[in-house]
Amino acid sequence: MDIIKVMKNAELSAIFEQMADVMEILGEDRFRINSYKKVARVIGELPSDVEDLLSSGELAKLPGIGKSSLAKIEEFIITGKITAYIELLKKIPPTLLDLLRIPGMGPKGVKAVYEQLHVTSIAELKKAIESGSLAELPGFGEKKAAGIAKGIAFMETSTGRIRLDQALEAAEMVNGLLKNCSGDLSIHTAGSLRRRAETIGDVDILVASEKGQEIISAFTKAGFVREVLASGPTKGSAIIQTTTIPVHVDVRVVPEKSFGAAAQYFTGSKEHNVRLREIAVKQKLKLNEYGLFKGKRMIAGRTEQEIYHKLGLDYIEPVLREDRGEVEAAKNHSLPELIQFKDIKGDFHMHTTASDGNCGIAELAETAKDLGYKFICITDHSKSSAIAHGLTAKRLARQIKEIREHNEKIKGITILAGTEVDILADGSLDFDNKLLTELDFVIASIHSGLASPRQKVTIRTLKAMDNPYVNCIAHPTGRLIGQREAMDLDIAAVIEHAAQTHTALEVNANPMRLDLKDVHCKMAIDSGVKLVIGTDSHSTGQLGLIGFGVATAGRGWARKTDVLNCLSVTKIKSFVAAKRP
Ligand code: DGT
Ligand code: CA
Ligand code: CA
Ligand code: ZN
Repeated sequence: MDIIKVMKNAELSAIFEQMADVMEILGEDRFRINSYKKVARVIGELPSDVEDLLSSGELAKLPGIGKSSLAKIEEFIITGKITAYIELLKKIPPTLLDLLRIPGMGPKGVKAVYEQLHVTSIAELKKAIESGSLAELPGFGEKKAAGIAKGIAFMETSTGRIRLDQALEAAEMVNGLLKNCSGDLSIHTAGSLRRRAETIGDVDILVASEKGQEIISAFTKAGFVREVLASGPTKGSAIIQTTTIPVHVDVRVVPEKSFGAAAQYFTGSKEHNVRLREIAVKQKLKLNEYGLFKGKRMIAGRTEQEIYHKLGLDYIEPVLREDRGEVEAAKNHSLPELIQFKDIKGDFHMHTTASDGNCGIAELAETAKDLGYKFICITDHSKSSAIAHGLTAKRLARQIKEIREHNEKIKGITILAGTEVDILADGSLDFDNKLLTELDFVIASIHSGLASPRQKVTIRTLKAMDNPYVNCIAHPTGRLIGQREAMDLDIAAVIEHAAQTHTALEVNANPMRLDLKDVHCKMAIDSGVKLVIGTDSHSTGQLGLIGFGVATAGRGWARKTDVLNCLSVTKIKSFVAAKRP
């Protein structure tokens, strides 16, 4: 499955959005700005892959997509860049883009401070706030200036770590560039990104080549580079501009014969590496990023596999390399056989236009078939999620019928009728049991009162699990990475109760959530609780996010037997039946 392909819609939409913002800062024609905004919106809301729509000619027919936008989209799909976008960015100081990310600024505000106060960076804006000159600017005032100061503080206190999908976009940009500049290079993403950690500090990329200087200068001279932090014969560090945020990327060039050793070393984690080096020392060997050495003689280095084997260990998958018992398990040959994408037979969590999704049942089913799935489960919101246009009991009853009809027509995949029913404040559910009986699978989740005290959110969750029709709790802690803290949930109690009540827990695959997180997945599995991986898709493209869920479950040591997505429809039905009266 190709996560990158899936992500092109969002990436393109963000580029058009940013072009509109930059044009607004530059004071360009309002009509053109609006047309770019329109393109951004149309692409952002497309129900399927922009690349497919372009090749079928359907994209050209959409309202708002004119000849020149079409040409830009085509250029992006073919070359990975848009020349007009690069040219546009050259017209403003790159640090001005940071100002756009401050909550409460917007392109109008950026234009005002840039033109009238000559502010080009966050540091300069802070000075303008302190001196009071921002508050004096027409359209700002004390209150707005204070709000912007808060926005800056929020940005600065956030960890500086980025989301997996953002890191992956940066890695793809650099990998693509390096592949173009020199034919058949071996390129490896390393560091926390390769381990699929939940947030990423910086992106590490390794290249096997003898032409270090050439590769590093191609990297540091690339159009997307905003700032070069270091540049040497084998290593370059730079801040690159992705479609959403600036990202720190390290590129290292190593000789082919050390490629495995370097991949091992730079994949980390640091804690895992320390354990490995201890084992090497005990065997009177030396392990570093160049290889495994006995005296001066290199005994392994070309591949990671040979390094692990020469140390007397089974090969350890990158997602496990956190020093959480994997080294011992590799020694005893008791590592789990981790779940992989190919084991996934379906997806349990997705929304249609009936609630807040932007595609229909049939489109989701067809895309799922392309992914090789045997089933999907439609889980629109319930009525209490009013902003998400949640379904009333009557509308859900109608949707169940509709799903049964689609099942008659669409071959090769089973569409399960489900719901993402709200857990109300007292732990009861938004639908009564009579209606839930009609469904194939029920996921329940909390969407309100997340800041309530520990006792309250925990009891609310436990009570929902007591309902014999609830098969899974979705995004159990409710966190949004970098935006909203998890609920203060007693996770051990939730896991224990899930085991007792035969309720699965979701690993929400959206990179904003990854909820349950890796260590909680491991706790759940150790207690015999089954996991459900759900993409929580609101468009067909998002079905591709499943890879993040598989990786997070894998970081929790999940085997395919721990995850309901790997079961046949018949086995899923028995799982559900086992809890019902
Ligand atoms: P991040 O970037 O904070 O998300 O985490 P990593 O794991 O990508 O860390 P990073 O970028 O600082 O370094 C990449 C890898 O290089 C790291 O996972 C292990 C290795 N490494 C870095 N510094 C050390 C060190 O001092 N000792 C050892 N053994 N390995 C190190
Ligand atoms: Ca890193
Ligand atoms: Ca690094
Ligand atoms: Zn959902």
